[in-house]
Amino acid sequence: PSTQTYESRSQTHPTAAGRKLLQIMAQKRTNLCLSVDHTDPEKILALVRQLGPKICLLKTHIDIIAFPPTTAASSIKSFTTKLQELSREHAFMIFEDRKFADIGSTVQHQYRGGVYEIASWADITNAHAVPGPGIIRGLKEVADGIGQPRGLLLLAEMSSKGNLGGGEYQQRTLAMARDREWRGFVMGFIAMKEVGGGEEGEDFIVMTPGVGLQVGGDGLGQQYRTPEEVVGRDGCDVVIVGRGIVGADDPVAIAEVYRERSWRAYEGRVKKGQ
Ligand code: UP6
Repeated sequence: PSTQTYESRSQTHPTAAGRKLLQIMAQKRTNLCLSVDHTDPEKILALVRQLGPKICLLKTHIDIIAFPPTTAASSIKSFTTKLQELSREHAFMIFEDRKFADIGSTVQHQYRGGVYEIASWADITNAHAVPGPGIIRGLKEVADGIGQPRGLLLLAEMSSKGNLGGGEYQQRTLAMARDREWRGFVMGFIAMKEVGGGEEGEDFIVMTPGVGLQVGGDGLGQQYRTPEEVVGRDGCDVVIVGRGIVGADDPVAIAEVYRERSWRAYEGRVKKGQ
């Protein structure tokens, strides 16, 4: 898949969420996902209004946001409704980076219910493969009841130093993802390089955090690589950037640098395959 264009993959991707995402990427010429890691809901909405045109995907951590406590439930709902409105206005999708990691029955409640009702507003979410296939089956049952395209990413490897992913863990995660039972639901991976699985009818979208304009780290294990390394050399599809943009003095200007460099790296990669 890595040498095919996003446009051609958007026609054939086995998941509805994947087709929609790849189409947005091709149309807006962006493979940038903003990880809007801020705890103030108003600040998040202001950033999303500014950066919406540059991104294909907005990544949230809904459980780090400090909602006004007295009206928490209604302020969460109004926040996620606003995010959905912005996603339609600017044509990006929403990815709640929940990293589910429990048995199927528990993750069903976490995905559907609680105060966040993630399944109702997030197009995409993710899960660890540690619990085994029941976690995917549980999440899929909830997704099937939503009536909107919903996609799942499995974490095959993490960006942080010393993480236990990659290698054999990644191979076993790939094997779990390939089960035909969830071909229309598991759309790809969080991983640091292409994962494989390009058999007939398969096409896993690889999304990669730990991206900076220079190689580096954050002192808490995060490791940064450049868009050229991640997309051009290692065959990843979507570049996920948090503090590199959110913490910048001029987020719009910096987001454009990330978008440009990530898009060029993709174009170079596709050209190499021709
Ligand atoms: N994230 C990683 N590494 C992973 C998986 N997820 O960094 O392996 C998430 C973090 C954060 C974002 O939870 O939201 O991606 C990266 O943020 P940063 O660009 O500010 O480092």
